[in-house]
Amino acid sequence: MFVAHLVSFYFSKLQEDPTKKVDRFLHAMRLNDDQLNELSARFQAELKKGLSAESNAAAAVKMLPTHVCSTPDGSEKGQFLALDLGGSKFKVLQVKVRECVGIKKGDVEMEEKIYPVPDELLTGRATELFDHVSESLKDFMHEKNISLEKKHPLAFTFSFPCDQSRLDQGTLLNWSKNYKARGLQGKDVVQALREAVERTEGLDVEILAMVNDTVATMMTCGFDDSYCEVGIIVGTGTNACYMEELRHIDLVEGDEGRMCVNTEWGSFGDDGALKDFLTEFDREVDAASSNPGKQIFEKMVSGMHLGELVRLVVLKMAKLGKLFDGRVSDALRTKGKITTADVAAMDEYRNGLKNTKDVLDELDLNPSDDDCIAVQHVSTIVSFRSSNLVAAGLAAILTRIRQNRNMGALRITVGVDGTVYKTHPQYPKRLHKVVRRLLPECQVRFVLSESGSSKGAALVAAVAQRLTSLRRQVSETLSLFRLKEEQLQLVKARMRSGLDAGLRSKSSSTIKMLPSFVYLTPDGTERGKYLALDLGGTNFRALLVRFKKQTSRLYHKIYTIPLEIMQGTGEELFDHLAQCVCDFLDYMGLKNTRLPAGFTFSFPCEQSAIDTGTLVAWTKGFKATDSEGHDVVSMLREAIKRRNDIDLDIVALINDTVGTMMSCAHEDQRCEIGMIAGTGTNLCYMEELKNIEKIEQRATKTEEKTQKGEKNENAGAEKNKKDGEMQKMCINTEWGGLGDDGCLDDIITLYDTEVDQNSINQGKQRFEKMTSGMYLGEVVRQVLLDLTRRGLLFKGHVSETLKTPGIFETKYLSQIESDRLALLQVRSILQQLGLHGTCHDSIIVKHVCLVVSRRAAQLCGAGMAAVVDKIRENRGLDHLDIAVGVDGSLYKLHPHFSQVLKETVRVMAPQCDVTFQPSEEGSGKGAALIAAVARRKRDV
Ligand code: 0WK
Ligand code: 0WK
Ligand code: BGC
Ligand code: BGC
Repeated sequence: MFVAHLVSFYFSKLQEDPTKKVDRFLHAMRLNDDQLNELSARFQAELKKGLSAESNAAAAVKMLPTHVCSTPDGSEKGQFLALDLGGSKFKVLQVKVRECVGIKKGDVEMEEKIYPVPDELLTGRATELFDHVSESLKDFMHEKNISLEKKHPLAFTFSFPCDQSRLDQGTLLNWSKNYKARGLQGKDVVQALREAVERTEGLDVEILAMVNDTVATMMTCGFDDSYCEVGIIVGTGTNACYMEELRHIDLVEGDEGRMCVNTEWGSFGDDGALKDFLTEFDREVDAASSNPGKQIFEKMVSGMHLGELVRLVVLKMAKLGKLFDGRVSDALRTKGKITTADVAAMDEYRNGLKNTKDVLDELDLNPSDDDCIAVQHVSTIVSFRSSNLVAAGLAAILTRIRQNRNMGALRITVGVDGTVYKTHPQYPKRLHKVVRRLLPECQVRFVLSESGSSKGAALVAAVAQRLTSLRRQVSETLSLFRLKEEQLQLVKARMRSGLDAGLRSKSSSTIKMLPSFVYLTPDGTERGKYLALDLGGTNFRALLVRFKKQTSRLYHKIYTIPLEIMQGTGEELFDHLAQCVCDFLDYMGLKNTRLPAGFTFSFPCEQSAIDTGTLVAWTKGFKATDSEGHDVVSMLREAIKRRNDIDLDIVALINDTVGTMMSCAHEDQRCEIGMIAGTGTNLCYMEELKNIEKIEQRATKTEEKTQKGEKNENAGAEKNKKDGEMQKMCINTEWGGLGDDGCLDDIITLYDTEVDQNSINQGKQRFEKMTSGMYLGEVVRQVLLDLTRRGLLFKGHVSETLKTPGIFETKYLSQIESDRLALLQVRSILQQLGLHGTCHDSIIVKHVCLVVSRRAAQLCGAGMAAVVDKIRENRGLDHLDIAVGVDGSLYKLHPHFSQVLKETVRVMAPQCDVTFQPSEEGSGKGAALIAAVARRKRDV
């Protein structure tokens, strides 16, 4: 009896379960959870590496931004053609999303046709491959009676690694799977398809979006399940994508919201990260592949290689006599003789063994039952490893998403496609099981993309279409501000004729060309202490200027002008100014000194002498009553008298442009133009006296008066003219009024009209309202308001903030347009303003600011070009070299204004060399200089 037991034991030992032998032989492929967790941890590190700008270039897992920023949100609709290239089947489809009658509300209707891709095209020239694609598209449209007349929107699923900067652009990084067409790597795939479509007679489509098949799969499954934020393919190739936080994607600007990242996990291990997991069979598959060293992970997982892996294992075991008694057939030695479909069949639960026999018979191996069991087990182990590896990769992605969102538990859906997952009966179950075992805290649902990825691609195209139309509508709106050179030439010409007309007589031009009675620029002989008062756009400054030999010292104090004073009575305003002057003199300990003063008054004043001027009209935010038509020097003198505690000798009234010119002329004799680009805008320049006809006319009239024995106001002027030393006089152009006669109506936009309508001086200062700091913010706000009302911004939500006049101060333009400011900061500025929008909204707001400020600078450049060319012609010069003293918060603080202004002048006045001298101490010194000259003249 004992002997009988001993014999049967050894027999059974001899009759070992064939799977055991395979388990031992393939132990390296049988991965336990520790190994899978180790793999998952390594892959998590790869994800980080690929996302970071520093390490992306060296990263094996490329983490490609897809520019798909949201999963389906139910608003997608439209009719699209779709191409699905790169999987095992090339498909052409028509996809109708929530579009047509007769389909269940909210659903998608699809028609498709599969077209073969001949092998020679896979390795031929890419142009031929894409010609085949576009010919197939044309054939499909024929067959489905889709008119070729119309330009059809098209979605393109292209299942290869592409570096995309937009949805409708993508540079092919490298081919994979069995594609190796020449001439496309490093090129824009969408452009290649566009060119093929152009080469195809009578075909016209608009390629709206190109997506990777993982992305399209995620979107397809996301259509019905809003938790779907991951897409994986286990097919010919393998890959995964997921919704990553935008702030983690260094290669894409923007920090808020999410973007889908195409991981291209197929290349995990290309940098050796998996070398301790690779078996000799993996190395053999890689060595024999068309891209050795590449797509290492894919070669361990995907359908293109599973069959080969099994063949090589079986071949090796046969050679080692572990199978088929060591018999090896030519078929078994032949690459590709065992397909992944064979592996799936062999691994089938019910018929696996029979299928295995069929496969091995097919290979002329005449297998024993044990051989079949063993080979089936090889298939199981190879397939199991594939699903385990995918599970480990997926676990890494889901862990990252959970951590990104600081969630203890994560509920998420994974959209899946690919023949291995679809046709390999055991695969889905194994994958799901391992993922749930590795991530017990995650509630993971797997959704198979029944109808392929084109539904998803069409959804992405629908979003792209909406974004494209949004961008088109926004850019159409912004194009109203983009002035062509010929338009600027027109502005220059109109400015010129305004200058000329303004010199002729008072009434004919909206450019008032106000004589300043400043004849000379300083000659450095100025001495003594002077008070300069500077009422500008944003505040009032009192300055004490002391001129010594070559040097000048300044002390100043700034006082704000409350709105109620700006728009109160003239008396209150000048009392406020007198109060400030008193405070300053007290502060300087000069309360009892009667200082000579220069008064910079930055508003249009009709002057008949240096120390008097009638306010023509308030501008900017001022509207004090009982002032227009009054002599502002008298008003100040009366205010000072009303105080009866200080006394001033106001010897000069000047415009801030004149003061600025003088300040800079003190440093640079070539300075004969003064320009302000601040709250308001204006320019003065030295004009030939002989051209200032209205002065001439006035002089003649005076002469007539004298002959009739009446008092001669212009005595001073005539005396100087007679002295022959004064050929020029500084003219305050008040160019802000250009366009008040409608001459700019062809470039004035509806937004400018809104700003003018809401201003306190409607119909006035039209040029100023398109170029100066007081208004640019309002122009921007009007544009934002309109874009929001049209649903193109802030999701169409018109907030109270946006409706609030003056809320968008021009300083915000300067901040938002600063190159150093990332979108993040733009968004926080908007948030401070109570404008809560997406990153995309921030981009649009920044664009609006850019075009509005650029137009302002260009218009000022065109105006300046008119002035310098006039001066050049005045002097009969072919070339003029001149300097401009410039001041104002817009010129000084805006990041681009001054550059665009200079560039525009350079282009539009090529015969002039114009140097811009920013005025250091503002116009105050200029006022003091003019006061010095005026007093010297008065007292000689
Ligand atoms: C079907 C999708 C297609 C994708 C393919 C992948 O529609 O976009 O490329 O699955 O699976 P494969 O056909 O390579 O097995
Ligand atoms: C500083 C000058 C002042 C002028 C002002 C304009 O000293 O005369 O009015 O610049 O700039 P804003 O303050 O309007 O930006
Ligand atoms: C490609 C991926 C693609 C995957 C599945 C890989 O070879 O690199 O872009 O998503 O196959 O088709
Ligand atoms: C005024 C000018 C002034 C300019 C810059 C305009 O509104 O009319 O006189 O020079 O602003 O401050």
